[in-house]
Amino acid sequence: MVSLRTKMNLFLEILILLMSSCCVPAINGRIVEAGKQREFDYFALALQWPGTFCRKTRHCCSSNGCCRGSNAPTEFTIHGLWPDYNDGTWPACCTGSNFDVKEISTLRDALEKYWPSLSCSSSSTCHGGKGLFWAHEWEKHGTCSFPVFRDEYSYFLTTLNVYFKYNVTKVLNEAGYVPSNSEKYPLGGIISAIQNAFQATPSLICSGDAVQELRLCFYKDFKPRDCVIGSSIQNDMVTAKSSCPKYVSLPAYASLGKPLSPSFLLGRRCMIAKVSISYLQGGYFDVQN
Ligand code: U2P
Repeated sequence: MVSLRTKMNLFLEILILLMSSCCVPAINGRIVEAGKQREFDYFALALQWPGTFCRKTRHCCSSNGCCRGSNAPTEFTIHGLWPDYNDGTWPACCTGSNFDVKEISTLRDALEKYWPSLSCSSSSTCHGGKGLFWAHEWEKHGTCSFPVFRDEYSYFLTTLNVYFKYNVTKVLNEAGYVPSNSEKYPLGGIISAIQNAFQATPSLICSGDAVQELRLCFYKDFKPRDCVIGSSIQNDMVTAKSSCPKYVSLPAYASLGKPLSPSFLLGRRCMIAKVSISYLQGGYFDVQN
C-alpha cells in the first residue's frame, strides 16, 4: 500500500514537472511551449539596411548604430540568425537560457560593428525583461537553434562567419545596386543578383519602396537554399512573398541628430581597428583583442 508521504511526493513531482513544461508567453504574443518545440527546418539570416532603418531615427544615444556619424554602417547589418520552419512559422524562446554578455566578450567589437542595434530602445527578452538587441536575438532565436548551436558563443560566431561569407552588400554593389536617394532599382534585378551569386532566392522586406530587410536562407549545414519553398517565386519573383514593389530604392545613410563627440568616435575607431578579421579555410575568422 502506498503511504500518504509517497503520494504527497508523487503529487509534488508531477506539479513540478507540469510547471517546468508549461507554456511560456513569448515575444510578439506568440505562445510557445518550453522544451516542446520541434526541431527547426532551416536558418534565415536576416539583414537590415541602415539607410532605410535610420531614416526613422528620432533619438540618438551611444548604443544606436544609426548615430555614429561618419562611422555609421553603410552596408547591410545583421538583424539575426533565425531557425525557421518550412511552413512559414518559427519557434521562439526555446529554453530558459538567459543571455550572458560575458560569453561573447571576444566578439564584442565585431558585433558592435556588424550586428548593431539600430535603435535606442532596449529589446524585450524571453522572460519578461529588457536587454540588449543581442540578448533578444539569442533568447528568442538562438535558443531554438539546437542541435546546430548549443551555446551563445558559437551562435554569434557562426552568424558573423556566414554574414562575411555571403556578402550581400558586395554582390549588390558589384551588380550596380549602390546606395542612392534618387535611383530606383528593379526588385527582380536585385533578386537575380543574389541568385546568381549564391544560387538561392532571398526574400526582401520593404518600407514603402525602400528595402528594409533582406533574408538569406540556409540549410542546417549553411549551404544556401531558397527562402521560399514550393512557391512560384522563381517564375513570379516580383509578387511572390515580398512586401516590395517592382522598383525599389536602397537609401543612402543620412547623418542623424547631433554628431557624437570626437572622443566617442575616436574611441570607436580604436576599437574597430583592434578587430582583425582573417578568414581561415571553411570561413572561420579570428577576432583578436
Ligand atoms: O517580421 C517581423 C518580425 O517577426 C520575426 N520573424 C520573422 C520572420 C521569421 O522567419 N522569423 C522571425 O522571428 C522577427 O522578430 P524579431 O527577431 O525582430 O523579434 C521579425 O522582426
